Amino acid sequence: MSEWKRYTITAALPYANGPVHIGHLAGCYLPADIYVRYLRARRRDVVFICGSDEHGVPITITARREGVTPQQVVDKYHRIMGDAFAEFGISFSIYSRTSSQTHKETAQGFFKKLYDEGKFIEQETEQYYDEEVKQFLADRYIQGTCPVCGNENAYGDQCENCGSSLSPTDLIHPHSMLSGSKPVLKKTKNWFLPLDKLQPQIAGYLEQHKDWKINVYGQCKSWLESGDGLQPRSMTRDLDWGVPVPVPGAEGKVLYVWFDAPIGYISATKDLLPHTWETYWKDKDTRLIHFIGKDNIVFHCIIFPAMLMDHGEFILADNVPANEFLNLEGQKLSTSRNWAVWLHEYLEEFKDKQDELRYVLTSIAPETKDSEFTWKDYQTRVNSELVGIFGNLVNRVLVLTDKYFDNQVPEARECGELKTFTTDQKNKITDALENFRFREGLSELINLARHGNQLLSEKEPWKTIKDNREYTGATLYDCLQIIANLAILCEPFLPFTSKKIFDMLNLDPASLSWEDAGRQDLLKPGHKLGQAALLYQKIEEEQIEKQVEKLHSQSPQTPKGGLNTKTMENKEPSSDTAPGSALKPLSPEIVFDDFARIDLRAGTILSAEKVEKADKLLKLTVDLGFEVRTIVSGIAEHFKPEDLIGIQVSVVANLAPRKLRGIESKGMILLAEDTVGRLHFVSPKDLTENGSIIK
Ligand code: B3M
Ligand code: ZN
Repeated sequence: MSEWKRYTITAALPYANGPVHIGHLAGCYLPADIYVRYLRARRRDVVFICGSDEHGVPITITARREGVTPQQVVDKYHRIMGDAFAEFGISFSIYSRTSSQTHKETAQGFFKKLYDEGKFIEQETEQYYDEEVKQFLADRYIQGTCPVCGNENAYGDQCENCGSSLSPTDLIHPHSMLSGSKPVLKKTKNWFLPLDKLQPQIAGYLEQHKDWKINVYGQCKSWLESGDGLQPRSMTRDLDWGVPVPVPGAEGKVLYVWFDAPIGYISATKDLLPHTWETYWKDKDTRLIHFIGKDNIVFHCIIFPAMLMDHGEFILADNVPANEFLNLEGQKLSTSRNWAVWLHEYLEEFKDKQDELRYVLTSIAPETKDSEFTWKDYQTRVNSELVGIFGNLVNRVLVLTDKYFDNQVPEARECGELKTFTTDQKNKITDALENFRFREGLSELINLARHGNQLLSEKEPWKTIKDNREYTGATLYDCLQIIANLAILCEPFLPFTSKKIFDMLNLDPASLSWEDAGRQDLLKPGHKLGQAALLYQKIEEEQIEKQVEKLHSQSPQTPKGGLNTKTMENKEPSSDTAPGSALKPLSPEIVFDDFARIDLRAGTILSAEKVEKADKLLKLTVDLGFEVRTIVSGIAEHFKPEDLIGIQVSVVANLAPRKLRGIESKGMILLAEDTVGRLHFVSPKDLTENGSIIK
């Protein structure tokens, strides 16, 4: 198949500033894990490297927002993220972190070597500086209007709306994220990697990899070919959080996070294999593959390779199978808006259903274009494919074998046709995995299970048992072999399922490898099977509804958890606002623009009624002057509907509509919650015209 002696597989180091959600899993960690598990099943020598990215502005911004130190942020999230990956079976060889000592030394050593060899350009440039907080404003500390698309919230390094990569000085109307003030330009010295000089080498490298995914190759090409091509890029920052720049005259400066983070792959490998790590990074027979999301392409395909070329001792990535983005219920996933399905929360509702999520996320993986997760689709796929096809086959065959053959594998019949079919499926799955087409591989896996079900329906062992025991036994023998093959072939995708099947078949997973798949004698006649158990359970309508509601109610379009001002969506008092608790601390500061986006209006409640089968919800009609709206609100336990008629309230009027219990709700009503948990309307003191602006 291939000449590679060993594999170094990396998955992007996630910033340790928030928990892991389904977008992370689908975009990067799941495909990487599937690929690595497949390589291991082929008994290849592979290290699977990941860890937390603990430096950079994303961390310091989170620390400011949460009112804690950057170290506290990374300590908290490093653990949460590591646990979530482990729970979902993401089988890293190591989950390291970039605040480790090994990393500091490795990153500094790398920088120092380039510095000593004169590879950097040392240059004074004018950078934005916030005079109020006396700090240079790197990357995401600065926001302004994107010169390309006009998005008013573009960052100093990138516009998330149009994807353009920017410099802070490109922004129109820049303002500091720290104080909101207009920054001034101030001179400072930094060290630049002359990417312009390296352009021919990078172009040559790309030319050798025309086989990369079109989205990846295309993005790199446009970087090289747009404008004047590659430009020198600063590898240091004026910041106080990160790896200190290890050269004279660099006090108060740290390595640029995109310089140190990819080196994190190397330092993690050192921690994993202190004596042999070099073969995984320096031997040309090692195949290096980076799994990432599309926003990281330029760093892994251009900047990191440029650093490695300049250094001279390292191999370069042979492939970078980057995925596009996953959306959720019609919107972009967003940590800040809490529009996400968090892994740790998923497990609270769907205990032991890791493979169900792995399955759905792999079948909709954004491999070639953005894709979409909806709870309805999750339910359909689990119920019709996992329960209806895969689980159904395994269950029926094991139950019938127990019933008719005392739970022992019956005698075989010669069946070349089935062997050919199974081998074909194995080859299709193998080919798909080799080429990073995980969706296709999974669908061929299900086709194999589907074939087993067809065999059962055609041969009807429950009928033939009456007068042809031998024939019945042969049918079940064939189906059992399919199941054993499924146990091997599903392992990369559905490791928990695979283990369960091996247990049910009373087989040792370690005794079989990928090469054994296709065989029709994985289970010998007379072999005693284990205990049958259901592989999957149906997902009920209510479970899905609950998730959709939760998603909408947790996504605050207004400041979340403020000074006990609750909105209609907060249906249940959370533990930290429980009756009897003291006033909550003030939320982190926002800039005026954050507030100005909320359109608050006065409105009068015209009618109120209970929502059927929902204890907490009231359906209100509210007169906003310019229109009468329906607003569904979670206050049924606090107010009697008849008491609400005629009350004037404050309404968040420009909130995107959403459905609660099938009713479209357009807007939210502001409430104050006191320390004993009572709710009070936040109303204009004197009756005012409906529709009046509240500011
Ligand atoms: N932490 C970006 C991200 O989390 C960055 C990846 C580093 S990979 C070396 O999206
Ligand atoms: Zn833009």
